[in-house]
This record gives sequence, C-alpha cells and structure tokens, in this order.
Amino acid sequence: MELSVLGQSDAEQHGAGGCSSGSCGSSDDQLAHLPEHIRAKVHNHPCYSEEAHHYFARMHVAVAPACNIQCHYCNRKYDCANESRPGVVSEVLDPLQAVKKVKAVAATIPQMTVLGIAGPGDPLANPERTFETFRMLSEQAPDIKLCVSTNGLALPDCVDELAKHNIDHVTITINCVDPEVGAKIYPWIYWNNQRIRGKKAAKILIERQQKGLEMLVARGILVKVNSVLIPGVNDEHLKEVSRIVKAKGAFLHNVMPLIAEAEHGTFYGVMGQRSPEPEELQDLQDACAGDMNMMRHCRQCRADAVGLLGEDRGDEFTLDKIEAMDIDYAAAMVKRAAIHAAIKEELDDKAAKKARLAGLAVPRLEATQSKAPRPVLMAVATSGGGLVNQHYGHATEFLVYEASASGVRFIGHRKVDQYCVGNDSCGEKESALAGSIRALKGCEAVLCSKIGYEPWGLLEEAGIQPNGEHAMEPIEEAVLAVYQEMLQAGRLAPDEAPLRANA
Ligand code: CLF
Ligand code: SF4
Repeated sequence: MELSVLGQSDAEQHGAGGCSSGSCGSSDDQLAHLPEHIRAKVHNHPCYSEEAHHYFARMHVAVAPACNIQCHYCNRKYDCANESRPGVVSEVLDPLQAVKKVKAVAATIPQMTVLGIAGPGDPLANPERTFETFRMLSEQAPDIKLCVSTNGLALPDCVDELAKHNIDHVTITINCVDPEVGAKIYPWIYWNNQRIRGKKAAKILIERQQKGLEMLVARGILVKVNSVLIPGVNDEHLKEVSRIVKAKGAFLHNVMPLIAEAEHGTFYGVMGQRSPEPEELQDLQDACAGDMNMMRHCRQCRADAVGLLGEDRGDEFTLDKIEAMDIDYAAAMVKRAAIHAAIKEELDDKAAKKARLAGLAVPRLEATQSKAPRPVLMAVATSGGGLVNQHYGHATEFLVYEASASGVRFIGHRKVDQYCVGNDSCGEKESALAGSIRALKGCEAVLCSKIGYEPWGLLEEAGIQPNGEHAMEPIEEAVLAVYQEMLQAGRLAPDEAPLRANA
C-alpha cells in the first residue's frame, strides 16, 4: 500500500489489480499479497524488495572471471555490465578466499543478508568456482541468502545444481526475445565448443534463456529478469520481453540503462551508442509495469560490491585486510540474528504507521482540491534506514520519488559527484555542485537533512526548492508532507503539465 493522498484505493486509481505504483514487488507493503514462503524469500533481499534495500546489504564475490558470450556493452577488462557499473574488479578470488571474505563481511556488517555471484564474467560459465563457493557457504554461513546472476546460456545445464545448493534467487539478463534484435547486441556466443555468430547465436542464447527461466520457475526458484535498455536497439522491444517473461513466471523485471562510455572500450561506447535519459528509462519502466513487477532501485553494482545498494565498502575487505581479521562466525551469527530481528520490528512499526497515515492524509487534501493535483518529482538525500538523513553536500546519489494524487512512489535514483568534500580549492567543487543540480533535472524539490547557502541559492535559481525541514523523518511521509504544502500553496494546479525539464 502507498501513502494515499485522495483516499481512493491505489488499485482503483490505476485499474491494476493491487499494483498501485507500477513498482509492486519492490516494497514490503506491496509484497503483502504474496504467499508467506515467497515473502520469506524476499523480505530481507535488498534487490527483490525496495523497502529492504534501505536496511539490508548485499555483497558480491568475484569468483567467475570467464564468459561464454560477448555483449556489445561489455569489455572484459571491466565488470560485467549486466550486474555492475564499469570498473575493474579489484581482486578475482578463489572459492576459499571468497568464503573467508563473506564471513568477514557478515561479521562486520550484520545487515549483509545476501551473497551474490555476478561476475566479473558469467558465474555459470565458471561452474566449478561458482558452485564450490556456494557449497562452502551453505555449510558455513547458512543464514546468508545465495543469489546468482547469469546471461542464461549455460543455465539449463545448471538448474539441478542451483536447486541442490538452495539458491532461491536467480537473475537472468534477457535483452531480447527476437534474434534480429539479439544480433545487434551479441556478436557471438561460445556454445558446444564452437564460436557461433550473428542471428544464429542470438537464437540459441534466447532459447537457452527462456528454457532456463521455465526450468527455474518449475522448481519454485525466484527469477528476476534484468534487461539493458539500449535506445534504438531494444527499447520498444523490451515491452514484449516484459510480457513474455512475466507470462513464464518471472517474479521481477529490472530494466537498467545502458552504460556506454568510449573510455570503457566497449563496442557501443566506441561506436557512440547513446545511453537512455532518466525520463526514457522511467517511461519504459512505467509502460512495462502494466505487465510486470518492476525493480527501480537497481544500482548496477560492481561484481565485487559490498554494502547497502548505492554504497561500496569493498576497500575495507581486501584480502590483506581480511587476513588480519579474527572472525568468530558463531558469535557473529548471534549478533546478526538480533540485528535482523530489530530491523524487522522497525519495518513492522513503519508499515503500521504508514497505514494509519494513509487514512489521515485524505481529509486534508480533499478539503483543498476537488480535482487530482498534478504529480511532482522530488529528490531525497539519504544514507539509509528509509530516512531523510543526509546533508545535500554529502550525497553521492539522490533517490527520486513521485508524489501524486495516488500517493508516493519510488521512481529511481540519480548519481552525483559528492560536492562537499572538505576541499575549498576550486573549480572542481563548483562543477560538482553544478553537476548535482543538473542531475536533479525534472525534480521540483530536494529533501535533505541540511544544505548550505550556496547550493540553496543555485537550486532555487534552477527551479528546485531545497527543503531541510523534514530531517530524520521517514522518506515517504516527508515527501507527502512537502506535496501537501505545495498543494496548499496552490502550486499544483491539475491542468498544469508535470514539470519534466527545469534545469
Ligand atoms: Fe547481486 Fe544481483 Fe543478487 Fe542483487 S545485485 S546478484 S540480485 S545480490 Fe541488485 Fe546490484 Fe541491481 Fe543486481 S542492485 S545490479 S539487481
Ligand atoms: Fe560481459 Fe556479462 Fe555480457 Fe559476459 S554476459 S559479455 S561478462 S556483460
């Protein structure tokens, strides 16, 4: 359930059974309709539950260097672009090193609930290393959920092994269901000891992905589908992908923007293939949402990422640092269980409070407006916990929410360079500030715990109202409160088009 503004049920507002925001499947309230055994699988998985990603962390171990296909958006020197932003993996680990690292992170960051293998190549093209890591972890750290991400080519051969290790979450990157489209994305695959090219290669890959998806669903394993949005190549086509994978039982669809920079040395980067604008991504996610539960909080993490989504604490857990750690995993498990129980209590309280507030919000707005006010995008600076709790200048990303007549919904995030780095020197600071304001294009307010005079003035000039009055409040309540203030100030005339370009 969302925070409702007008009091009509969100499902009624959108005419979609139970999916009010188009992002159902991504917040715990929206998971309420799921059977208990599915909820148990997703409630503390930061990628499968939007609510969980404010509280729980994931980590990846880079044990899988090889790949069995080539994607035009990938350069082997960089992380797998399916699951990571470009950037070299600092260390490829062997399974023993990986297990040691996982236990060190679990003891240090009790909120880490999920271990994923997502590269830097394809985990299932490295089956011995991948499954040896999973086997040891399921024995030695049974409280950690195991997760894997694959391009799907080897998937049908690995489903039994995945089931054997109790791997409940599998991500398949499916960028197309049509070999014509696929041939523009994949120059070749390596299958049955042969390099196969063009449409024939794409056809095999697509068939293997679809077969793997069906086999996983038949086993009761949750499948998330990732798709890379490549403007002019598969943008329109992804609606069909979404429809088909949903029909086959995928749980969640994650449409991610292509990252294509010439300096990464990828085919698309070098050829000047453009990446989508935030609005294009949002429009496509909204278009797919009618058919599919959409994930909108993906951070395209590195294949060796550690921490909450959007943060990377990998530097704290390099092999030499882990060697120096004294890890008592039995003691860590006790601490982890206590912290997980405390988070669950907090989430339950939050859900109850949200339900109460939804009722309260109605009369205040109904009294001031007979027609639905226009939607507004707002950016939020947060360092986790679902709160407005970060200084504007410390933010490296902003979460973007849409407040509208039907409530508050999460739209996505915008990455920025941290501008307040304690160095007054310069041009660099100014350009980081200008860049952060540009990144908030389309937003009409930014909520943070504090903000300096300089960015305040520049944001106002750009048509973005800074707001520090809701520090430490839960994000959705704060966004709703600001929306109500704007409404009462007469700034949300229903016939005014939503503001999409103000910077
Ligand atoms: Fe890792 Fe992927 Fe598992 Fe998550 S990431 S293997 S499902 S634990 Fe998550 Fe990162 Fe997006 Fe992947 S935010 S890139 S969706
Ligand atoms: Fe790169 Fe991943 Fe594609 Fe393999 S599947 S080429 S590692 S993006």
